[in-house]
Amino acid sequence: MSRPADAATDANTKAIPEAIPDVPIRAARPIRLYRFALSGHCHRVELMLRLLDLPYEAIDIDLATGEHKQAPYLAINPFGQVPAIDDDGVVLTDSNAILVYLASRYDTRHAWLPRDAVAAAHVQRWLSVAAGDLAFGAAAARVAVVFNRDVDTTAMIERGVLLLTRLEAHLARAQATAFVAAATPTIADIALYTYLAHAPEGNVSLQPYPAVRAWLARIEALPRFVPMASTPCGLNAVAA
Ligand SMILES: N[C@@H](CCC(=O)N[C@@H](CS)C(=O)NCC(=O)O)C(=O)O
Repeated sequence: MSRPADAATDANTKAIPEAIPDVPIRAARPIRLYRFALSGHCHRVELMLRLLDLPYEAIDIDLATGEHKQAPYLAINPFGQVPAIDDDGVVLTDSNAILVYLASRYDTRHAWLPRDAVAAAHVQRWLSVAAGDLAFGAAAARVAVVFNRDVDTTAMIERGVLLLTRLEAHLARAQATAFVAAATPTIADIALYTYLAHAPEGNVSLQPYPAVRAWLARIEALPRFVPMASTPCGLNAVAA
């Protein structure tokens, strides 16, 4: 059925607001962060909250007693995983999704998550690496060691080494930027940082990767940087 001509004209000429209203640049009240202190997924969110200087309240979920699989927490995250946030009623799960939200909502410069199509794709590429090769490689090897799990970590360590070798080549190439996806830090750096910085706890050495170590140091030098507590295990136990 065709639309009457004047209705079509109305729809096409509807006034476009001159300016899109600004979202608040500050959280209305402290953002609730559901976390576990030794979780790198949680740390990347906490680090982002700090870097953006956002007020937050940490609520510890005890993975050791299975609190994350009980009804009150499952109502927040049906996947039974930390982290999650509650920002004035906006409940979000998945660390990388939370990074996207925090950057999109609170970084009015759009530096942490660029809006340019190519720049955004570069960031997403590394978010995918963080959720794939990093999570199932160096991060998984660390979890096995930190929590004393009886699993064979050989394939996890190999995957971690392969990722570090590729990241080293990426950061050391002639046209490399100071951060993985841009000249300034983005959420891609934050998504990758924690589990790579703590890779030695899972018996993945950082020694052969000077460009990676220099990049980790650049993140650690950012204003308001906060580290995750280190665990004296794996290669760190030898050094202790
Ligand atoms: N894709 C999720 C993964 C989160 C995740 O694996 N969290 C771990 C702690 S590091 C967890 O809650 N594990 C408990 C479980 O999976 O049962 C994210 O990025 O937030």
